Amino acid sequence: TMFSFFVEVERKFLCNADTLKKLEEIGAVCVGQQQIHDQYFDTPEFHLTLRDMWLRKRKGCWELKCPTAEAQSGKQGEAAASLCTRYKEITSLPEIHLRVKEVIKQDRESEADFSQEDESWLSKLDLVCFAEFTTARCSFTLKEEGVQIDLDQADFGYHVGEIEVLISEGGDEQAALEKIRKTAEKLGLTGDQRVKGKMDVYLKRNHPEHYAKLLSEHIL
Ligand code: V4E
Repeated sequence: TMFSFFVEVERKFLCNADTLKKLEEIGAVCVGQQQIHDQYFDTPEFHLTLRDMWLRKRKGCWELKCPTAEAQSGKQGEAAASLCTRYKEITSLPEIHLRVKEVIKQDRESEADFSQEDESWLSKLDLVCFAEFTTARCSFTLKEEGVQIDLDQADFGYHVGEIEVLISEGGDEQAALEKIRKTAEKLGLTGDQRVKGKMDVYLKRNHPEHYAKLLSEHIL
């Protein structure tokens, strides 16, 4: 592709009353708090999410999270690594258009003019908002490790933490996994089961049929 992007490697964890204290103890520095309003889009048939592609509008910008080549080929490695997810984060709108069109492959795509600034591409591709929520996020960094830790509180009542490392395309994924593993250890995270993300909880409540399908396809 002619565009470059980042890969976000992350591990989710359950927050509890001790999480903040623990973050302080390990030297994590709060780098900001924000309200994040997300709107997720897909076709009514869920073409994108059934391919593990997550198109969203956040702070007025479009973002597409999609699987990396390794994730698609099912490569996983050791158990600790399987607690982590890795997704490409695409923020270039032309690149997002290309990838979304490629997946949806609709006949009418040839008629569409995607160079427009307006949002007619959404209706041309029949994309509708299927999830919308706001998250209160506190972000922390572990400077020496290049790790960011986010504590998220979604407005529908779900609390979740994330340890994340951004690498550039083709960057050192093993090093990222190692940083996440070390951070998890410092935080005393012992559980070895995957923690649900905000979207899991949201879809389970609001789109139970689609949620069940994503589970059965091993996307969630
Ligand atoms: C990739 C993905 C979804 C899109 C939302 O991603 P997530 O990291 O959960 O949200 P958020 O708000 O923390 O985004 P950030 O600010 O970090 O970019 S929804 C479901 N997925 C797939 C997925 C998965 N299969 N397993 C886990 C643990 N997470 C996400």
